Amino acid sequence: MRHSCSLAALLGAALLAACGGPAGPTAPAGNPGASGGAGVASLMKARGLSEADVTAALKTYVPSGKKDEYYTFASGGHGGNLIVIGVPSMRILKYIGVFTPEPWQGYGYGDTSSQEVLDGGKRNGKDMTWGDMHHPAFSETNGSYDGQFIFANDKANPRVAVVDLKDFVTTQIVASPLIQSEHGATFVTPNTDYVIETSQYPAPLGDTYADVTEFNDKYRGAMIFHKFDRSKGRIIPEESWAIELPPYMQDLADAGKLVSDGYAFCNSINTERAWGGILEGNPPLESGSTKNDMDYMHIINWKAAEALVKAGKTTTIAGMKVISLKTAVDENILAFTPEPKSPHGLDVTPDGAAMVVGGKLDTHATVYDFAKIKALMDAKTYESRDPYGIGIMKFEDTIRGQVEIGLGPLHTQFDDKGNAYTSIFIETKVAKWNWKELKMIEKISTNYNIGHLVAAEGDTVDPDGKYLIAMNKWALDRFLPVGPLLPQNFQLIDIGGEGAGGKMQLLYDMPLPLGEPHNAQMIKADKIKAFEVYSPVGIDPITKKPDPFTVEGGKERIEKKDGVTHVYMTAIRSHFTPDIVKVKQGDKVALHLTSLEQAHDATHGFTIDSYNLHASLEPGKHVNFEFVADKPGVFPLYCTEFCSALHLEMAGYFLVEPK
Ligand code: K7E
Ligand code: CUA
Repeated sequence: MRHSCSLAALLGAALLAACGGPAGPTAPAGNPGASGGAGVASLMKARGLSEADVTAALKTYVPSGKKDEYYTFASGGHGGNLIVIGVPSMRILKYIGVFTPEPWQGYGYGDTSSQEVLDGGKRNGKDMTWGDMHHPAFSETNGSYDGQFIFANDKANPRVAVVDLKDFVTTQIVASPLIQSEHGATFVTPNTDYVIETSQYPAPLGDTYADVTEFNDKYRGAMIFHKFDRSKGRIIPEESWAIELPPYMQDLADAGKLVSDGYAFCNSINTERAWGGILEGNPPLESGSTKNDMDYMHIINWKAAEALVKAGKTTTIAGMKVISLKTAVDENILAFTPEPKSPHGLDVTPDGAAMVVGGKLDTHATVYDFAKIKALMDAKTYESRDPYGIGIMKFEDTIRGQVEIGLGPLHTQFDDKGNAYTSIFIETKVAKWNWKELKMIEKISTNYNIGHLVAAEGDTVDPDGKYLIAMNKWALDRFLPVGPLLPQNFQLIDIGGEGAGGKMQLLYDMPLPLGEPHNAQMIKADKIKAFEVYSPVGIDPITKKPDPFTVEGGKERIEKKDGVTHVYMTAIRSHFTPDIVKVKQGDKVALHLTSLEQAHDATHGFTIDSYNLHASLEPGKHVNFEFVADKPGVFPLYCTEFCSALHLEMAGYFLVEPK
């Protein structure tokens, strides 16, 4: 009975009685806890649960009807979507179609608005039907999450997306032909003036050709500053610009904040400029790119760069204003400081005064001092220059110090008590250390091969602490076997200091079964103010405005105009009006469909069988389909959401008379 005795602290006074202790003044009359306590003890025994297990369960359990304290938005990796998760329950709340079509939401299944968004993400005129999403980033106001938007990147088919958190809908995808791959994206400046996207694998800028043997001269990287207009909720490509970078592999980036606002920082690897060529007798990229002891942190004075853009000191490549490498050097807006072997994560501390870098082949977290870097850059005190003339500071003069934290440090998050949490890939642990005192505190094992980690608001000017999620690449023995392709493993860790001895405690394992979800962001739930319904009826979710083709109840009709059959249709429990649509083979059809519902969660769906059309019709939503009735026949149309007792009867016919 010892277990249930200690557990009593968590379960409350009622349980004390179960251990024979005093019930205390707060014990309810009749003491129902007595049987509850014995029940918990026997449940623990029957299920083989330890006290730590039960503590973890109590910390994560969210009873039916109660809500989570945080949202986590995780990258859906190869799925190209976002996964919305409640914390601490780790319940999945939503998938958001971003770079790839999403059938449930009818995102990319025939309605013209969502298709237009996806079309923004075409590369070379080709549909990109997968993504390699890495880093979602919330919009910020003064360096804090404001709950309005989330951005995300696609490493493979370089694109950035804007998701509006009023309805969790992707409203824009921007694909710049300037670069051919990216990684240091998306990161926002403290007031979301810019969304940063940095190339990874160098290539000739602007989608042109040069042989790989011309790597040093013709291949380049770039950091793009996508201008974001908060009032429009859109990136404004005409006001976006970029800085040309040398052909190193730029890696993760972060924007400065508070004292370092106006600067951006970016890691690089492969400053050796290896480009592979194993059959050509070169070393493989992995060894060619790791010869040097140091790579370079890129320090970019983006406010000064922005002034250069405004002064017209740019060239235009693939429609984008670009500050050339030469201008960047001449104007001293770009400088380097060395970084330990194969740096990966770069994270600015909450006060903006330091940058933490983890070297994948190193054992340290290196803490750089922004004030020192700025002073050296302002005075142009460079120890040497790289082959492109970029000034390189003296490493020792730019750091506060290094902390030995373990083998293979990657990414760092922060809490509200001056602690940093760094993922240690090779050791497969999270290291907790104090970034002000440069002191190691403790480590916790993860299962297995941790990549990113996310703490509550852990990359803002005011982190919350409390929870951390380790995003592990391997799951091995954690879940039921599902063949050789295993899910990845999100592990929720209590960093609130309430575990035994104030230590981190592993709370929960959550399999993530649809891609390698690199990074996530965690936001306080009450910061997101989402619509309950679209109101008034007829809203286009992409513009958030009434659609010009909104159909009023009672004004449903079929009209032929300029060779197009316009069907003005409404949906309300439990019928579509009109429910019979007759056209001739080869007719162009424009189907305008408004949900007249205003009841919370009264969702319909719409399809015409075998035409590969699908829409989700949330209350008040409007969609437009445009298609050619090329296949003659009789096609049932019906509602695809079980919306009411007469859902199955919410149906009709689309009749295509043969020519
Ligand atoms: Cu470390 Cu793309 Cu952020 Cu993955 S990257 S882990
Ligand atoms: Cu409407 Cu089912």
